[in-house]
Amino acid sequence: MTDKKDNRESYLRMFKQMVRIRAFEEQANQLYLSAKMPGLTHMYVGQEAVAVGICEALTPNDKITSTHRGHGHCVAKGADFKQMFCELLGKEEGYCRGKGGSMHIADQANGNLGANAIVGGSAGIATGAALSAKHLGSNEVSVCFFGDGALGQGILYETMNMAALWKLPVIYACENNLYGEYTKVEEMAAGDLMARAKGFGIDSFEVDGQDVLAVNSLTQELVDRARKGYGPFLFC
Ligand SMILES: Cc1ncc(C[n+]2csc(CCOP(=O)(O)OP(=O)(O)O)c2C)c(N)n1
Ligand SMILES: [Mg+2]
Repeated sequence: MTDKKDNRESYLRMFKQMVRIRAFEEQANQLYLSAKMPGLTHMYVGQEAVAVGICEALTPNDKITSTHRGHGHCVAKGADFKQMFCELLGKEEGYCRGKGGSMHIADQANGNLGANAIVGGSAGIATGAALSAKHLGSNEVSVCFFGDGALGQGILYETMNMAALWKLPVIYACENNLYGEYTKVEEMAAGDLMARAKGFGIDSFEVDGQDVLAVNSLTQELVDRARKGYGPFLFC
């Protein structure tokens, strides 16, 4: 009985968060198209189920690192719309006092260590956060969001190697939307994507990023295992 009620609340929260991300992005796009927003922005529309399914399985203390397409991760981890919009518009009230903009929003209070304009750049930060959690015994997990475009970046493999050797509580979450800018994934990433993690002895899983419940239940399972010291993991 309690379980069913808890599930209903969780399903409703995930639905609301996905709708909130879509609403945020539609407004952000309007600001961008009407040239009110300085700089560039990348929409998270269509990927909502990934950020929401993952963040629903995390506590506020668990950490995430994000990408150049980071508004969805930020909202899913609990950020406040007003501070986000202020950041996009370069206002002092923004998360980074308006100095970062769309691709540099960080929300430390909710465990979001920041968006990152460097493709693959956040792998080092997420792995470092997991190393810190392990040393401090905080029981926190970190999730590294990255796109398929980062599959050719060296830092991903350097950090996976360390994470596997030191059994760090980090989950590498590849948001494979089949393109890195205008290039198809098969034209930029050789071989089997999952085999990359297997080479380091890291368990890897494939999940449908359009299915919020599937993403959530896989993340819950991996977070639980990572907290018990069985990390790292990768999913695509
Ligand atoms: C190290 C680095 N190289 C190149 C770029 C330019 N760049 C910005 S976004 C992007 C494509 C990223 O593709 P992907 O990781 O699949 O993310 P998506 O845009 O598909 O969400 C590239 C190459 C960059 N920001 N950083
Ligand atoms: Mg991509």
